[in-house]
Amino acid sequence: MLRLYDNHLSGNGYKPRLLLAHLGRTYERVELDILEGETRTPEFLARNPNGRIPVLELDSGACIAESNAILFYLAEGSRFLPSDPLARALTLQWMFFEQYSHEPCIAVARHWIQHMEMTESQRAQLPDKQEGGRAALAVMEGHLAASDWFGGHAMNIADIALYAYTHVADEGGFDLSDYPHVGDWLDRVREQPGHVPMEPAPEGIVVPAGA
Ligand SMILES: N[C@@H](CCC(=O)N[C@@H](CS)C(=O)NCC(=O)O)C(=O)O
Repeated sequence: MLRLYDNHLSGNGYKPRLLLAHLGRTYERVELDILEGETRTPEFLARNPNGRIPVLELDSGACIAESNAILFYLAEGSRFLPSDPLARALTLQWMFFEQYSHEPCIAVARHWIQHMEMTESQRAQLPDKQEGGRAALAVMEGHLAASDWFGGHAMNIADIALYAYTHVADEGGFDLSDYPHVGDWLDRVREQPGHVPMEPAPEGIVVPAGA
C-alpha cells in the first residue's frame, strides 16, 4: 500500500492527500512532527535526504519527495494530468510557479505567523514575504479573469498544487477579498466531487512515526 509521510498542518502534504482522495486511493499516513525534527532523523533522511515531508513511499520501497513531483506521479493516466504535451507543459508551468513564486512567500508567511515564535530576522523578512505573496496572488487573479482553471479546461494537478496554500492564505496575513477571481476559483475547487478539507480525515490507516 502507498505510504505518505506527512504533517497535518502542511499544505505541501495536503496536495497529495487531496489528489489521493479524488483518485479514491487508500494509503497509510505517517504523521511526523516537523517542529520536533522528526524529518531530520537518519531513518527519514534515507527516504528524503532533504529532510522534508511530504514523501510518498511505494510498495517497492522507492520514495518520491517534493509535493508537486508526487502529484505528477500519482496523476499519470488520470484526468488530473493531460496527455497532450502542451497541456502537460502548461500544467508544469503553474506547478513551478507555485514552488518558486507562491509557496516560498505565502506558505512561509503562514508558517511563521501560525506555527512558531518568529525570530527577529523572520519578523524583518515578513513584509517582503507578504509583498511577494500578493504579487503571486495578482498573477493568479489575472489568469483566472480569463480561465476557470490553471490546468486547462478542468481541474487538474496545477489547481491542486495552487489550492493548497491559497485557501489558507488569510492565515499568512493575506486578504483574499482583494482577489475575487481567486475566491471564485477556490469555491470551484472546493465544490468538486471528492474534495476533502486540509485536516486529514482518519480514514487512511495511520501508523506511528518511525514505523
Ligand atoms: N518543496 C517541498 C517543500 C517541503 C517542505 O517545506 N516541507 C516542510 C513542511 S511544509 C517540512 O517538512 N519541514 C520540516 C523541516 O524542514 O525540517 C515540497 O513541495 O514538498
